Amino acid sequence: VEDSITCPMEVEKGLNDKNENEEHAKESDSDDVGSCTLAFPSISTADFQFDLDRASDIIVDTAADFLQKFDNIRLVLVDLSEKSRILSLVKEKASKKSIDCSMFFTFVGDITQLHTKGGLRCSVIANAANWRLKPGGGGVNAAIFNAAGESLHHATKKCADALRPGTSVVVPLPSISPLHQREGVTHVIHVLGPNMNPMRPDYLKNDYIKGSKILREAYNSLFENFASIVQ
Ligand code: AR6
Repeated sequence: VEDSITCPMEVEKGLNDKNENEEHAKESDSDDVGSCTLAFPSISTADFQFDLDRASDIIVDTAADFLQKFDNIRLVLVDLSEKSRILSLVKEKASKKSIDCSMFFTFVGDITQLHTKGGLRCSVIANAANWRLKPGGGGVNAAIFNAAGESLHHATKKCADALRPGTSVVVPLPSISPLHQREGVTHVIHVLGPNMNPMRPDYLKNDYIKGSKILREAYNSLFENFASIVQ
């Protein structure tokens, strides 16, 4: 982005996440930017055990490439804890690349309660899904299916039966879903990332050449699907 700006204050002072959260929440309420905001978790880095350093490079690269193609779009990487290592890595690498921090930033919170608990409006959220697109399991998949209720399950079935690693699918969230009503989420994008956990399907046996390619494809697919919703 030609006119990209960094946020030197944040970098220098190392503002804590709470304050950063509040700043972004304010911006989000004053402008009606929620409708072009995607909140996404770090795909594959918890249950699927993908290396955090490699994942953070891929997140920052794919987000930067994507933001060069679009204006008026925001990408928000979310994780539950202030101590999240993936959030710190991404924050550090994004500031080194001088990515505009009003268009891409990290946020601490539960992705299913961003508006009500965090004051951040995001109409589209991503899910780190499993290949069958099944509710439950653990992590963010369980949280999103629980918060969205049965209607997400039905809506998902109408869109796809399964996902290949590196791909994603957009599911419009019915207005009866509590996640739609309470949080203003209109779409969930399920994403399947590469798996480095021997106990899960499509185990890549630490092949990071394949794994990194798949993670890149997963984020590109997620961002392109997001663009197709908001453009
Ligand atoms: N809000 C925000 N971020 C969250 C939340 C939440 N409620 N819950 C977890 N995270 P994971 P994966 C973060 O394990 O590695 C599932 O069982 C978490 O801290 O959910 O892609 C599926 O069914 C981490 O940074 O996804 C698959 O089988 C990120 O979300 C498998 O896990 C992703 O962690 C997918 O594994």
